[in-house]
Amino acid sequence: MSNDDNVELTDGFHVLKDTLKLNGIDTMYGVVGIPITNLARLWEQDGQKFYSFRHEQHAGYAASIAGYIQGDKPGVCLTVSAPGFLNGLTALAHATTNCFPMLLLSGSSEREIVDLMQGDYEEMDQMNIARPHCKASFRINSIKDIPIGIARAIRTAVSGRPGGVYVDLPARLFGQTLPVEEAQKLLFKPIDPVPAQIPAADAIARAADIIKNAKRPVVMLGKGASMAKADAEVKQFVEQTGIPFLPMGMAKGLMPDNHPQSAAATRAFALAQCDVCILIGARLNWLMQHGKGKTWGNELKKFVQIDIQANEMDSNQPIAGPIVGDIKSSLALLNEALKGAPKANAEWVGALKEKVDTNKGKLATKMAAPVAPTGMNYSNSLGVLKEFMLANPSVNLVNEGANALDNTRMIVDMLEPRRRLDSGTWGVMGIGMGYCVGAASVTGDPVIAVEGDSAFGFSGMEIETICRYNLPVTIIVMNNGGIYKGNEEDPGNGLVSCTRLIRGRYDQMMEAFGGKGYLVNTPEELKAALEEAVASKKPCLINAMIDPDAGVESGRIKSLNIVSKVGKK
Ligand code: OXT
Ligand code: ADP
Ligand code: MG
Repeated sequence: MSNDDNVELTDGFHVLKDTLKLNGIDTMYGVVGIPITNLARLWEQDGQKFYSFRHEQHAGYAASIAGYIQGDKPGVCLTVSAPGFLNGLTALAHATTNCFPMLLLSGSSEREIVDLMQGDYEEMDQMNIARPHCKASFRINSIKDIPIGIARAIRTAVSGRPGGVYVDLPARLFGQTLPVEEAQKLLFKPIDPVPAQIPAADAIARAADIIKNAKRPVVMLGKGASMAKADAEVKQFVEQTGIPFLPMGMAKGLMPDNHPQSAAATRAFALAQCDVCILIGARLNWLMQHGKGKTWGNELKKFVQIDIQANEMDSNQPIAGPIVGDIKSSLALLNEALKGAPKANAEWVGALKEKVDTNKGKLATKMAAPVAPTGMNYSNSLGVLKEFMLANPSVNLVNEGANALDNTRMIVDMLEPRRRLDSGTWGVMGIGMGYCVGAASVTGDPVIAVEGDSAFGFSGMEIETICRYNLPVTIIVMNNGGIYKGNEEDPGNGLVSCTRLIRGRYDQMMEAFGGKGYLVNTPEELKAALEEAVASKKPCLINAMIDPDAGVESGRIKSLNIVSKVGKK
């Protein structure tokens, strides 16, 4: 294309594509339609990857988990305007809540019509609606601002505490033109978008002092530490100090679960009895009972906390040793400061070890229990996966549900960092198939998804996406026919109980799209199916029939479930 003076022109589509590429973005997840179809086409024709989903929420979840696994580069989701944007917004809010770097790019309608509310096609003030749900919300109105707008979005998403960023792309932007030469001069890549953030020396000295004087210390590893890719520094800190460690769900594998210092199997005892807890990339939020109450032995512990976000300190409890900085730099300095310090108190380490061994023994007994005539339960089925993951540690494990989530977290050991991808900070259902696509596309490694049957339903249609791209994903549906349990009696109003689901043939759904389906009733059948499915490197779904009576209401977070006492004696 050229203008009347024969000057070669480019347009918004091309400048946006070139800017994203220059910034190292090679993959987008989304759903096409007006006005972004031709952007996605151009992207594909240029040799970049576009994973086209059935619903934007799942494309957004794929982008969010891609951001988590990459750490220094956001995952990118592309949607159409209004409804497509809103579908993607849930995932953007999820990324922000979980501190994952992600961009949501959405086409939008004409500003002058939207602003006067004159009823444009898919009219919505998207930029302002997105703003409370992400770190920043931008609109790019001029082709000349595309490089700077994208640079701002990327830097915001990945620097400091990572999170979601929204970028509004009015349809007209794509058609704007500029001489090629001028456009090329505008293109740039931000320098050092994830700068090291070095903590103050006195903060390190203060924390080191608390750690040296601790009698019963524990380390709590969170998914911020996994995302920070400070694997070597974390290992050195844990092994040099000899302090027992506990991982949050997605931090499992940052230190291998079979490491002798793992206290995961005695979480309750460790938290209640410790005197110092060192939080590394983990917040004292609901998942940690806000650092108070029975879980923490009803007393204020001394907390050392490493976090990049200054106001995370004292969010729930006073922090005695705050270290504000990035985890890699902070731990490098802390490791130096603790060189030569005595190892953690042997009596405390021994007490935890004893509890760990006892609890592991108890769990092993439950896992070895014979299968009842009514079907497998969570313990005797998931032992198969435990063995499989030990032998295949480079498989990604996606996990959601209630009992399906809690039991998998408890039973299945992880040996590598950033392999366990779960419901996260919101305890959300629906991340399943999006995470499978995101993890498979970023890592190139196989994915196993352990899904409650309810959880699977939130994103189940995306098995078509998984089959279309022929991804190495094996889904295990833990089919107990319900939310938590599948045996609740009907309420007597002519309808089925609100917790019940059809204990259906999910395996046949997979077959409908050309994948392989398995129906299994015993651990032996599960083992055979799992081995064949993952080895095939093709889309597979194992419908694991679980006793409808297995599981407990709300899983491990029963205490959060409000129960009416009215009318009860
Ligand atoms: O020390 P103690 O004695 O306490 O024991 C602990 C460990 O020491 C021990 N342990 C071990 N023992 C032996 N050996 C080993 N190796 C070992 N490892 C550990 O085991 C226990 C437990 O360990 P853990 O997990 O470390 O400790 P604990 O105390 O559980 O930790 C606390 C938490 C809070 C950190 C942890 O429990 C946690 O991470 N929980 C996450 C909970 C969560 O997020 N749940 C999901 C949400 S539930 C609900 O909201 C659901 N909904 C509603 C809904 C949602 N969520 N989203 C949307 C969009 N719409 C609606 C729905 C619809 S769940 C749900 C569907 C459910 O039905 P499904 O069919 O999908 O699933 P099923 O239940 O399977 O039917
Ligand atoms: P979990 O759910 O595993 O407990 P959270 O999501 O609650 O983890 O906490 C993660 C924390 O990690 C957040 O407070 C976030 O600010 C912090 N964080 C993320 N990346 C880094 C980093 N590179 N350095 C320091 N802190 C980080
Ligand atoms: Mg269920």
